[in-house]
Amino acid sequence: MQIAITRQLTGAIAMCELTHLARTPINVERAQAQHAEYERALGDAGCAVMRLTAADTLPDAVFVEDTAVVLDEVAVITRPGAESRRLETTGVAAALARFRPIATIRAPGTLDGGDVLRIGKRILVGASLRSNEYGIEQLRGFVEPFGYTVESVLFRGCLHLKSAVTLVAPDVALYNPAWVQAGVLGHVQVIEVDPSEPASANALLVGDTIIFPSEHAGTMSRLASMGLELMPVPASELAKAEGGVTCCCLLVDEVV
Ligand code: CIR
Repeated sequence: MQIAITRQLTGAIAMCELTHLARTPINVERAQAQHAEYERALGDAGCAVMRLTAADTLPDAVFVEDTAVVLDEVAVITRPGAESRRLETTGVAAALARFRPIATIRAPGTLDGGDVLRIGKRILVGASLRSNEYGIEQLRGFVEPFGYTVESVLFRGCLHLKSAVTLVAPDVALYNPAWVQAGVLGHVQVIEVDPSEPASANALLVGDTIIFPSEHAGTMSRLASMGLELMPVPASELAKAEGGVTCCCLLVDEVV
């Protein structure tokens, strides 16, 4: 069984980091309800959900994806690019240590899990405001011994690489061509987002199921018309904090 590590959403989210969006009020009750639906969807998709608590001093803690890169062989604890997020890693590292050997990105390296897209044994890392060359190099050192390659990828217009592209099947990528070039993705099949929904490339693939923000109807119908299995969840409040569906969990596969 796959474990999905999530983290409590608190009222502190009002103080979240913002890069590309202007601050608009987040309805905390609605955000918590949407987060609960998301956790339910993870359960329906076959995950055992493990929710970590979060202190009020960690506004972005719900975006647990950024704190680690979990592979079958190792969990790499990141050093998030935003200073306000660095303390988030402590609780996550403690949780992941139950399942994987741990490696840790050190200063001056920075890395956000949202920049890390794994396609089989290829790991693409967005060179972003959050993930620097030292962080990418340290990640390479940790994972190359296990047969992974690490490539630094340029993108623009959004916070993380996975805001611009994610996998919707093991060899099919959903992407926004205005933010990242298909060429960097290699030989996978590509689907473009609906141009009227630029922020809709962030999909969470759990087994054969795609957990997807219900607000992006145009891109959703593109995916559905390809016969892909969708599980829509409301994600409008987290979008105001520049979060999407991959950001709110860390998937830990059972290693057999
Ligand atoms: C931040 O700026 O760090 C948060 N407000 C949003 C992080 C979203 N995480 C992700 O896309 N992986």
